[in-house]
Amino acid sequence: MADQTAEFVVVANRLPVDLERLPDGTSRWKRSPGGLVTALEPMLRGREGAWVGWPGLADAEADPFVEDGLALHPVMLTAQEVEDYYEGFSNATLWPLYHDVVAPPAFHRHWWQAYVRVNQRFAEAVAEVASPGAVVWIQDYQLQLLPAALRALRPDLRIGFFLHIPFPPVELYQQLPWRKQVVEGLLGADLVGFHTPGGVRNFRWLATRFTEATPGSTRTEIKYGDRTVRIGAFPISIDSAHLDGLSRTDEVQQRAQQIRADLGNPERVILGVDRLDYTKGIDVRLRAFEELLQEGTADAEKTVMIQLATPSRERVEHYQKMRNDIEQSVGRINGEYARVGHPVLHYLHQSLPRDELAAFFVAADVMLVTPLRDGMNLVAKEYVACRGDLGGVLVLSEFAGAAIELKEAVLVNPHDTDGVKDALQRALTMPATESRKRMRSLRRQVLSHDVDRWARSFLDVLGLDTGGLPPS
Ligand code: GDG
Repeated sequence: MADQTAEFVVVANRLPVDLERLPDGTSRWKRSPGGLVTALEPMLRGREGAWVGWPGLADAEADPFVEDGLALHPVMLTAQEVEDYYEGFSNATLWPLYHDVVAPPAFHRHWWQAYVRVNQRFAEAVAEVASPGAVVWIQDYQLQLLPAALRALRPDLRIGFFLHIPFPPVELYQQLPWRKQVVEGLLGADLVGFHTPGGVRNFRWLATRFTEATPGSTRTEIKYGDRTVRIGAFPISIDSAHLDGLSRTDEVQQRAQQIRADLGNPERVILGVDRLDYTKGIDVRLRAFEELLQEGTADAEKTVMIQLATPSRERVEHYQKMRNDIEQSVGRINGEYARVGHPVLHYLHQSLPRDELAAFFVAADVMLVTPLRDGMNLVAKEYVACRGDLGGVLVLSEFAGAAIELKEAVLVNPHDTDGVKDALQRALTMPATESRKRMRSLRRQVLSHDVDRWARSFLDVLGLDTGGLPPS
């Protein structure tokens, strides 16, 4: 079937499977299930769908293949392209630029050239895979030139694009030397989706400022040449029902109790869960916790914090520096406030299995989510989905897209250390009547707006018949 074309094609930088090199030089496939594939798989399998992406291994070769009814089409990258297109332009230029320049973006022409070349390669791969008139859904910032490149090859396709990270305001975006080309790339789509209305506004303003585009008849349309490009906010979510069910299993409940027992059954457990990324504000929450301990507002005998930090982008320079800074803070805080056998701060630089993660969510009294800027932040929604007992308090940055929907969280400005301290203290001492009420309302939102609903709402506007929206 991999030789046939598909009527629905998902394109992302990564395939939902990884190609791994074995010690003997051969390679094998390994599944890497993420939220996106879980949401899209039923729709892909149901209509002979295909997924186009890089399998995560440089300087390798791989043929298309079919797994469980889903055609997988690898796009291969050289080690140099991984360095320039992926680690360079995607993660050291666009990532910091789109996250409010919380770290300085680097602009290098050879990175840009690799980005253009790789986007063109993706366009050629998709053009071969898509059947006449097919629907193509492109994901995220690594592939912003793809909509226009693909349209040039295949004007018959219906093309959607979704950006998983914030779209920045013009004052920041205009730093990009290739700003016009990137916006023109996105305007190749029929529908461009963002997490928030703010992203939609920024894009509409930029498109009309840096290209020939003009405002459409409504705020969700842009006129570009003889076409109308639709734009809109589609806040992504999680597989809420699955996580809710998983968190209620005996295994996860018992494991959560075990985690608390291993911590010495403290009165309060504070949790942070993030990819180790400088946008996530891990330093912000460590500082707030440290100052509360310093002032004696939090008691090291009764309160324990856990920070789970999944390894990420370890070859990019900013990430190496940030990791050193965070690990130094962890050492300093424990040096000052721990007792032998009783660290006050537990730090794991590891990726944990999904059910183990759910157990940590169940075990935590306070979930601290303090990004300086975040497209959505799924961890905040996952915590809520895991709290069927209505326990726990979510402290959430106003700068996460999730703050728009999760209004009953304790919202904080991560740039305001005193504000984060107050919010943490408030969460640690919140009466159960208030915290349960808040959690009930948060759960209503998260359980009724899941990732399936997100995908359907986008694809319905794009014109793929998904069988209608589920009732909310
Ligand atoms: C980008 C945008 C947007 C984390 N540690 C472990 C683990 N995780 C999982 C979490 C969650 C996912 O990784 C992280 O998602 P986030 O949304 O929090 O953040 P990004 O990775 O930055 O994602 C973001 C998202 O795209 C979707 O559009 O929300 O704003 O930046 O699902 O649970 N999973 C496992 N072990 C870990 O140790 N199994």
